[in-house]
Amino acid sequence: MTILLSEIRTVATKPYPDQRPGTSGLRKKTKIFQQPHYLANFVQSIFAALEGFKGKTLVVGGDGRFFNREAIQIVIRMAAANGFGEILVGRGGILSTPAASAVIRAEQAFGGIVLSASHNPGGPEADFGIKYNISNGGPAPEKITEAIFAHSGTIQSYKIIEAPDVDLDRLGETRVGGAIVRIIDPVAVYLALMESLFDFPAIAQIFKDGFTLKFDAMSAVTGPYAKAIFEDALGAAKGSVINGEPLPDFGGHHPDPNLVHARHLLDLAMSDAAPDLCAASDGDGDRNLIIGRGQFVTPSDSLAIIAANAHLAPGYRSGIAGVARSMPTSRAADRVAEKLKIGMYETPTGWKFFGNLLDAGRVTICGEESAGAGSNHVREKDGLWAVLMWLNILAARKTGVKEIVRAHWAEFGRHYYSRHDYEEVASEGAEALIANLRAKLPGLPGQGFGALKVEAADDFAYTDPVDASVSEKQGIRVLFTEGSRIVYRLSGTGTAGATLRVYIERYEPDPAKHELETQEALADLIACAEKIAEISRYTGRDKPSVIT
Ligand code: G16
Repeated sequence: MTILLSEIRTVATKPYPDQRPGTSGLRKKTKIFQQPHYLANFVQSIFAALEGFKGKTLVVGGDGRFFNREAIQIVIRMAAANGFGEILVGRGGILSTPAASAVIRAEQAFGGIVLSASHNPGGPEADFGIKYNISNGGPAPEKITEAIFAHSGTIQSYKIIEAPDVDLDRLGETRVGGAIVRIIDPVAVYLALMESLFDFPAIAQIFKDGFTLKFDAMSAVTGPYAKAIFEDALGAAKGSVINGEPLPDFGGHHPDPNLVHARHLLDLAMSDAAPDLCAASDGDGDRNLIIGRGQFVTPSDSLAIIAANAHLAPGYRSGIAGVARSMPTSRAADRVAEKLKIGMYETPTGWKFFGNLLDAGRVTICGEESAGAGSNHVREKDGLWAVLMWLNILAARKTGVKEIVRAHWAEFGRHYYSRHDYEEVASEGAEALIANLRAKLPGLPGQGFGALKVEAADDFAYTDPVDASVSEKQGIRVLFTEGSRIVYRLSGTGTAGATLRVYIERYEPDPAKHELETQEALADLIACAEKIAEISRYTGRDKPSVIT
């Protein structure tokens, strides 16, 4: 074992006022994180919010973006100075978010720190982020994130060990102060977990029989995982994984697997050269994109289809206990839960809200409209898990994505669904828009907009059924008498200005009306969304910047 000579130092610092974690940890421009003591202040504030970790294990990893390695060295030295006994770090500083969750659980660690700004671009001019995960492997609940923020507002000093950098690229152990730093294979634990959940021999067989896959790792963290799983373990043709090397700037791309930033996959899937399945994951590996030959699957539909078919995978053979979705996610999964006679939970946006439900065994499968799906195998959403689940379903049902989606709509009805994002608008305007909507809420029920009539309107509040904690102001809902819905909320993950998200949904039970183009099917609701919220007046934009 290498022993690095070291000494604990207490460094004086001053609070930064902007360290309140958002939907998923603290996300800011990289330059903000590079300010003197900025990252160290936040890390010390995390430790201040925790109790009883002396001598325990901390898992550390990130998505490989610019500043990842430097940040990991700081976290290692501070964790050792603050009394952690063991620090597990993915080789090269790499751990996808779901893999970090899997390692925390497998190693029974006290918690973990994940360095990532998820699907946001990386680089000196782009974004960076950090979040803390608790011992169940999931994102810290609001009670902890608020305590972190409270400490960050009064911090006067932090503890760090003065020691040379740990070699992140060599598996093995190094002593730093009183802690052992163990560099681990970032893929091994995760791969073993996936093998325990899915029918690898059946999936390998469809690849042998000529099934074709194109998986875009978007030059982000999933490359090494995807190659090990799809190409090495399952026998997909070499080259099935593209952009498979994690790069600090993601090759200059926006590692968000949606129809804007992964447009090339949609084009491929709609072309004559379409493989059987096109898929992608994001910066830190927790999101997914699923497109079959000629068929994009919306994340909300994907959740519903996974819930209806999960029993085909060995890890879920005995059925699922319940399903949870974030409030803005379409209600397609609700129909499946109803049919299966299992629990259905509607939570605020943010994977952290699923943790209690999963821990309590109330739900097995969770998902969000923001390209997230996952299960009780970890406490994060999991991009590669979703792709494997689809592969397992395809292998078991011996049919194509398109056929599965159409059959699902025919059985349950179709939820036309779209999200319109107005990115990086002025915060004042966005906040005024929401304030105006809140003020309008009591007067909306009964109002008509063309053929649409408002049945109810509210500001979503959630009481956690497990610990009774209450989260208010989680999004404005406008429900129409014929079952359609518009939801408005401000994103909690942006790093510049504000992002208004408008979620639009219409339920269509009639299979004869399932072939409309989504924006067309929603046109009257889209116009109504503008009328109710006066989006162009408040944002200065006459159209969304991203439509998913
Ligand atoms: C994070 C959260 C998700 C959330 C998404 C979008 O995902 O973990 O739960 O749905 O952000 O949140 P918002 O609408 O507030 O921007 P990720 O993939 O960015 O970690």
